[in-house]
Amino acid sequence: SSELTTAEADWKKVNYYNVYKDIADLLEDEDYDDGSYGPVFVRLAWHASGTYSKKDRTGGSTGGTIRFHPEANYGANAGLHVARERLEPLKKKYPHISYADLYTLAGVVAIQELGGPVVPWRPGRPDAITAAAVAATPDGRLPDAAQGADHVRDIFYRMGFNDQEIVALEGAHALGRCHTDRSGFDGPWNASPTAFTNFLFTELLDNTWVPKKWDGPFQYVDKATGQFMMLPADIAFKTDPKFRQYVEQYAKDQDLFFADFSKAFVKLLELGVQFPEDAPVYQFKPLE
Ligand code: DDH
Repeated sequence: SSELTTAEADWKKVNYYNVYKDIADLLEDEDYDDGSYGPVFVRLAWHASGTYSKKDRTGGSTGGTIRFHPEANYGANAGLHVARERLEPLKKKYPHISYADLYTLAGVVAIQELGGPVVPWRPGRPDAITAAAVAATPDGRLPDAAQGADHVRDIFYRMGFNDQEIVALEGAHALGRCHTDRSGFDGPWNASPTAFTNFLFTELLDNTWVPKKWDGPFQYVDKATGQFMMLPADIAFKTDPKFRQYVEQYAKDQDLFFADFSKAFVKLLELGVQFPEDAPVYQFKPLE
């Protein structure tokens, strides 16, 4: 109902080019992780959106519900308060932007500014302004890293993705790292975690992945150096023949990966969203 959501026309009052620039200015910080908030912004955009179920059309980025308890505190979302807090000053500066738009746009800015493809983006997602305004999206809708291909398919088919799109999306693991105090897993997937590349696929194929010897959750490290990691769910992309055919294509052809990733990421960020009819599609130019 209207009192529980932001005013419908508010999205028109925002200059999204300025928001893009201001998000880009928040990316770099030499004291944080590998020097960029980009990876955790991408993860926030994905977790805000990836709760969608096409069966009952619940979940997705609409409402900006990831900022409310209980969703904010689901295990899968551990650590994402870091991204939300980093973005909060922009909500103050641009009060008419919805959180749902801000969080998804932050993912787009991060991908583009870290060297990835242009990702067309539309504004106009309404926010729930209180937690009570929305039925909480149930826990367990995001993938469990300890599981394999069947589980990954269950999760992404529920959102309406096919195998090719799933593989393309997984390529986001070129970015960032696992944190023992968030997911329990440890380490980056490759040596350039602040650059958007097709390295998830090249690393998957080029390395021998062996179980990490430690007390933490079961995961893999590369046999040669032990510096890079794969989740059990990532390894499924190498062992499952249908997933693997796309892994091989994307490892060989970064342009193909970029084009397919962009399309799949747009779809992810728009799952279940009913945009205003007059909402334009922005194709922001990466900054110099
Ligand atoms: Fe992911 N991801 N993800 N992921 N993800 C983690 C980090 C990041 C899974 C598990 C984890 C996608 C798919 C999957 C990013 C983007 C995307 C971490 C570590 C786990 C665990 C969190 C931490 O400890 O900080 C699993 C399982 C899947 C799966 O598909 C089976 C997708 C589709 C995306 C996307 O963006 C399209 C990014 C970026 C990170 C790095 C975050 C950071 O802070 O760095």
